[in-house]
Amino acid sequence: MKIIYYVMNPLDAVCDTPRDDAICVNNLRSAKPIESDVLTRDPDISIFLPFRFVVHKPNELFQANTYRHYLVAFDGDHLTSLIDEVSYAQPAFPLLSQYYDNDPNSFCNGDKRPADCDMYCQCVHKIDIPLNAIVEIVLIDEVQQPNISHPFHLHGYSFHVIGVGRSPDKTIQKISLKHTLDLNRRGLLHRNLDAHSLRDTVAVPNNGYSIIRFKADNPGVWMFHCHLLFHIPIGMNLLLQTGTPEDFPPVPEGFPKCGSYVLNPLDAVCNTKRSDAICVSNLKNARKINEEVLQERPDIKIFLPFRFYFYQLEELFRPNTYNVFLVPPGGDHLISLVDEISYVGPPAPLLSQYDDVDPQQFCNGDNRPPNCGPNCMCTHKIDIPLNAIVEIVLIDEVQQDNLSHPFHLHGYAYHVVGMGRSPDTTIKKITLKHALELDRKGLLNRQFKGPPLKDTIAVPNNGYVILRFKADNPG
Ligand SMILES: [Cu+2]
Repeated sequence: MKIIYYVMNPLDAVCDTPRDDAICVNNLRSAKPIESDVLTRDPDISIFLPFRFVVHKPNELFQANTYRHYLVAFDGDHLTSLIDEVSYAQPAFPLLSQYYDNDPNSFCNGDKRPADCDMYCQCVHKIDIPLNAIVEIVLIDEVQQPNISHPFHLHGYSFHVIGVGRSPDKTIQKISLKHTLDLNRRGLLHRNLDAHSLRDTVAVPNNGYSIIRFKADNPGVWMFHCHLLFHIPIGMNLLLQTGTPEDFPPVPEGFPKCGSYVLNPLDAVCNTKRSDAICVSNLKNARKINEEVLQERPDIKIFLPFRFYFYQLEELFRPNTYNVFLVPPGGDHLISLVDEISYVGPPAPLLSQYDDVDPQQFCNGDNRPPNCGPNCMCTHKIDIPLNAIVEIVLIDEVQQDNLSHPFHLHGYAYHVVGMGRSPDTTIKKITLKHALELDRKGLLNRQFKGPPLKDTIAVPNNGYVILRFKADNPG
């Protein structure tokens, strides 16, 4: 036996002639006999997959309400990746267990590119293959970065590498899909159908191609991706679906379900089941809930509207006044009122020196000091009997677009039992009065089927949230 040292997959990618310095993976032999007809007849399906990078101008990436994936290369370029002109996005629901929960329009591929897709064409790249088809895939490197050979890895199968190389046409500086199709038509794409070793990863030589073959006898949805890990989040992946969901292995009974949802959608439509979003009020508590908290009539019900008060400049900056206010980007001067009161800290700590505080210092919406102006400031305090079941309805009278005030409670976790906007679409702005009326008519959306426990809740702008807790923590 002769032992010779070879370079494996030489950088020049000359793989169609015997040589004594190097060997390409497509010339290795399989130790085992190849049983199927995968190499003895023409493939049923032939898929050409060019892949490349797109270099983005930063202003294409950083647009309002977009969250694009990209990588910053050493030279400072902002890159995403396309395979057959599509950048991969994850499906919204797992394909093996919840195939039909996915919107069929979310799937795409090079032959079925979404109509409005721009340079950053992101969708669930999926190619369907009939069960037991013989599949040939030609990968074409349109990235053409010297010394980078993208290693493509296929899940679910081992494949035969039957061709690796560059264009035999020396006048061609850069390989492309069009040129590769032309080579193939003229019989110039080199294939070697002798018994090949089985692989699950193949490096595509830069500015070249690799050809693989396999028999699609493993039903399912299989990832095919470049294994340079930083090319995965920028989209250098696709899915090969073998067979139909009916061919897939059955989903075990009681298998958990999941999906991609917007949490607390800006439209605050929380009282209907929807497939794009979920509101906190519709989450389910994993633990058993003390049903007492969810009784129909709570012991105490507190409606708390909150809004801003806008100062006129002449109201501020008077001698011997020290008003607290905020100047937002628009230049207004604001304070906030909860139930018409702007909170001030008590002069002494309430847990250790309660009796040092003048009782007149305390106030709330039902006990507003007389002559309290529009910027009524006092120590806003609501008293609750120990162990009472408390319901709080927070009402956003601020109504600033895209601003949902996140209310946080100390001392308790509470159940979020309701959330939304007025069902009366003639009402442009929600108010305390309107919320009370909705409640009286039973139109404030509440759900008592295992509402989740939270300590912070975003009140949708121009909407409301409803909380429940048992006041069993004195303080
Ligand atoms: Cu890559």
